Amino acid sequence: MMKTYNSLVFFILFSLFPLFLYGEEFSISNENSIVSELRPGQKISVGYLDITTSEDVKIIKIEADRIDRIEAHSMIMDGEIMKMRKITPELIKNKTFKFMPGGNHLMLFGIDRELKAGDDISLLFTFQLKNKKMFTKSIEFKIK
Ligand SMILES: [Cu+2]
Repeated sequence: MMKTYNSLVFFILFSLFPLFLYGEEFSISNENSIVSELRPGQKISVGYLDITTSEDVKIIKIEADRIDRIEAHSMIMDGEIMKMRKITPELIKNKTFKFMPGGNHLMLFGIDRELKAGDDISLLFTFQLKNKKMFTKSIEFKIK
């Protein structure tokens, strides 16, 4: 009986500890969150934001309703030509990571909904912490 009790306590301590560590203390803040409005016939748009996290994390997934695929891209110059490449953004704790025109950006593909200037859209971000734990947060973007 005592042994069962001990292992139960052990289990509770170790299963709650990560929640305490990352549920309470891990925080995400964002500014300047914008998605470009969709013009008639378009299926692709672009998004920007400044994002800061309280831990080192990777952004491993971004999703939204009725959008096929959302990717993070970098923009690099190849001679005179600008090239985009898919990236897995790695955020350093307390250091703002910027997605902005001419640099890193979000691309939204296969959009099957209206994106009208003035409306909002929420994108669901999945972060992976250093200990491999996942954390998801919905971030609101202004459509411009
Ligand atoms: Cu792109």
